Amino acid sequence: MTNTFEKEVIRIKKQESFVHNLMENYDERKNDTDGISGHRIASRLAKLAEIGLTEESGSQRIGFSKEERAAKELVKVWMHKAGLKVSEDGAGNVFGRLSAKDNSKPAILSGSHVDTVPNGGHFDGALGVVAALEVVEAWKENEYQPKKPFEVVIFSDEEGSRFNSGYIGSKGMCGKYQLDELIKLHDANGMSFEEVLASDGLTIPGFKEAKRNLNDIELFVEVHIEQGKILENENLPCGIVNGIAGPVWYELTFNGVAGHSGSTPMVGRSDALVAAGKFIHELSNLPNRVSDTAVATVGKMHIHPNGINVISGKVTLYVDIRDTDIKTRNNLITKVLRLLASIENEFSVKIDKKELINILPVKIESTIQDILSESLRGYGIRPIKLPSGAGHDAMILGEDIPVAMLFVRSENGISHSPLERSSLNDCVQTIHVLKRFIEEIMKNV
Ligand code: HGY
Ligand code: MN
Ligand code: MN
Repeated sequence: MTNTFEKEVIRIKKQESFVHNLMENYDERKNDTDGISGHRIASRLAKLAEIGLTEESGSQRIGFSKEERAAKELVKVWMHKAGLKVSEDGAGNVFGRLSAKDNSKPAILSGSHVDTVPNGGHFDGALGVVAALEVVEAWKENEYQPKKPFEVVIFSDEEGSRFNSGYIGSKGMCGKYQLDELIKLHDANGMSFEEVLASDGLTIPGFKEAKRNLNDIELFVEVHIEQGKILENENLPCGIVNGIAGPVWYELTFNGVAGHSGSTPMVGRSDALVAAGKFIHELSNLPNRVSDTAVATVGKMHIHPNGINVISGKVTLYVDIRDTDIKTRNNLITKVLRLLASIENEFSVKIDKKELINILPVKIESTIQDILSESLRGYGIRPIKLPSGAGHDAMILGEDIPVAMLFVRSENGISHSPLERSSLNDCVQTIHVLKRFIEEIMKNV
């Protein structure tokens, strides 16, 4: 049994090894310039990674959990030390605002999220927050004051692991939600949306007040890991996102007839799990019939009553359908609904369908992509443009205000896993490009 001291030693050792691992091939001479510090970035990622560290050395900071809260409070300390004015809205979104030469101007925002999927990685979200803060640190060192206000932002519960939904913080800031729908949400422990907010010191009235006047924001830019293999195949450290796929999530309940596995003949069964299994398999063949960027996934399923010798009477599963184009995405949804109807007939089950989220795909304005291209070229990186299959808070804001995204190369394209990793060289080069991009946008009157 490890005592407290031993636990502390293990904790420090893990943190040191995370930093050591990132610093191992880091090119300090090339990349530690212009006030940007690779070691500070690595140390901050390590400190965040340590919050909610799982047995498999992944990150687990579910939305509105004490781990997400601890990560937010840690970033607030860094924000205060960097001289930012720190605030938090009723949705739990955290803002660190840097005073500008002209504070009457709409602000440039940059950041991401610090919540994670269960047993996720250490870069998804966290890197975007550390990157935005690193730009402030560099400006401080260079005594650069931006012409317009700049805000580092952490959005709450981006991943949606708490309520099978997602983007709750950014939706709260943009007012893009139906409160009566949110209030119906319950987490896996049966806690209501209101109770979960309260457990994090938040309230429904406060959540409603989080709606911000989006005219106060000129642009939001998010650095995020690619979570795919395009940059790795192109051998590039970072790239420009030209569009973000919009996700549609369904909760599907397959209602069959439970029965004894031994005494019930195979013929005439209404086995919810067999029906669900056929659906999951057939679903995986549908996306490439509509486009080469469409995807459809079942990653979560509950089997009831989940007994070895029981024919399953009910299966609840969650489908994630996406594409970067609304027409092909809707085409895929039509095919999925047709598949459900045929499964109902084939297996004599009744399938209840509930739409959980439906977020439109977002295109990034070409003028913004052009400025990002110049920022990349200026730092000696060949600019390429790539779509985001993953959803991001930029997708929520992007319906109403200009947004920009820079992707950082993901090793082996792995994400939402403890194996998720980006090299410090790639992270730091991207942050240099982010800084250049923001300084360019600051010049616009
Ligand atoms: O689901 C997503 O694409 C993101 O990781 N929230
Ligand atoms: Mn993310
Ligand atoms: Mn994610």
